[in-house]
Amino acid sequence: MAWTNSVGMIQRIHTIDSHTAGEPTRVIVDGAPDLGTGSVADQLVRFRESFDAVRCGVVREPRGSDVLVGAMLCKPADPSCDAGVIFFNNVGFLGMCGHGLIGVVQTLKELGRLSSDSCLIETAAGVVSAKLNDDGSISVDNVASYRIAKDVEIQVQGIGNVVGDIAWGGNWFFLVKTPACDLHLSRVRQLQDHAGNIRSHLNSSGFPDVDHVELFGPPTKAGSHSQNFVLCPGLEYDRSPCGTGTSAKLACLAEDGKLMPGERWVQEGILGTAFECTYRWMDETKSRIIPTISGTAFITSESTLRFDSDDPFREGIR
Ligand code: PYC
Repeated sequence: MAWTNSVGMIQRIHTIDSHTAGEPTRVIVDGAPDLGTGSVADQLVRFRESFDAVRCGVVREPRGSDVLVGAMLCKPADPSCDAGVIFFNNVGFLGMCGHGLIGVVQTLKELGRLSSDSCLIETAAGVVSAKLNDDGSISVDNVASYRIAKDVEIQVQGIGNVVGDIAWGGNWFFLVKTPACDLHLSRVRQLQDHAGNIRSHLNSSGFPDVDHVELFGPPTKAGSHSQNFVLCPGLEYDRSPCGTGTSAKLACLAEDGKLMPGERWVQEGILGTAFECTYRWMDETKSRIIPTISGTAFITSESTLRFDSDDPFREGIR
């Protein structure tokens, strides 16, 4: 369906919402604008240029919230793929999204659109594979992940000396090593401010593409290896341990020789929910890893969003 501005018109978009380890995903399953053909990366550019109002209307208030990650199903260019997906949020688009991919696969399963217990999905950051496990969890083999800078030191006003690594896990992350932070749900506002200050400083000092900041603390549960707090691009924080952030973490651990291929890593998020992970080297150069991230998603709603051309907030509250 085309997205029109005709007066007196109501357009409808059908969505399925889920959460993965607490972090919500809203999948557009019907009524989305036609983005034409080409790779998912090309379709994302068309989405951004011509239909940004749809992104805003679907995920922003009053139909959504700043926490929501949107996912639009689209045609994959790669013929081996079962589906294509474009991820977006309240401020823009995401190359890949780990918790979101788990939510998308759970949604495709619910819709009966998977022909077996494994599938290939084309994202703007590359093709990822997913597998439905017997216990209801879903494992995602993410895009190749790697670190580009180790022990980057910056002076942040109000914090002081901050040291961290910069790594790609499908999105760009600054993984803070020091100073240590007290990660507790009761402190999320302070953590958002703290991570936000770090990001602002990084962005203005030569790293404009780093839009996620990841803080770490000791695990709170037996069997976990670490807890994180992830600031997302739009100032909201990830309720899950963040699939792409955990992939970036695994890339750092692998390069430092602190985690071996096939060795299990359990990453807790700020809610205490966890992703179980392993990795393999992408090739013999051992410069990039393929992370496997496992988590569970639950469907929370099936809805028809209505966009009335007379509604002043048809395109969300900006
Ligand atoms: O799970 O990769 C992720 C993610 C990115 C932003 C929110 N969640």
